[in-house]
Amino acid sequence: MAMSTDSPTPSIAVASSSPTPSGSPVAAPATPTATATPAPTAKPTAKPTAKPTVKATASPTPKPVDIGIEARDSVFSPTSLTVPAASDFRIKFANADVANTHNVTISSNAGALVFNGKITVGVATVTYVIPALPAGDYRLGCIVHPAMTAALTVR
Ligand SMILES: [Cu+2]
Repeated sequence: MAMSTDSPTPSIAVASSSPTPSGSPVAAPATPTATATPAPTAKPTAKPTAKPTVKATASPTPKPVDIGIEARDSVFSPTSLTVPAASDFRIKFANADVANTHNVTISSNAGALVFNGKITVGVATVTYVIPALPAGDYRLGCIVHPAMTAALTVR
């Protein structure tokens, strides 16, 4: 009997598949050496110092105060007026008497005449501008009719 010895033995081909790179190694590009950038040291502290103080300038000159008074039937109306001290003021005087002449005077309580306004004839209106007066009590009057009076308070 002949023994067949041709049982095929599988040959395992081991494929070494580690590809080896071919070619010369490429020179790596020269990396520039980073130069040290100077780090800023102390930050400038810019603190505002003192705030500018707003200085108040000269106060504007006050407008003259306007008051009004009327003469009717030889009687002043109103009979009491008040103006601020140290301020020019204006009196708008209305003469309502057709046949009478009136004006406005200002006297101190002691009787000293400090203002004597223009006399109006008949129905008319006039505005008197009176310079500032010291504080005090004054009397308004009519130069034509001493009986016409009113009180003026300056304060
Ligand atoms: Cu009068």
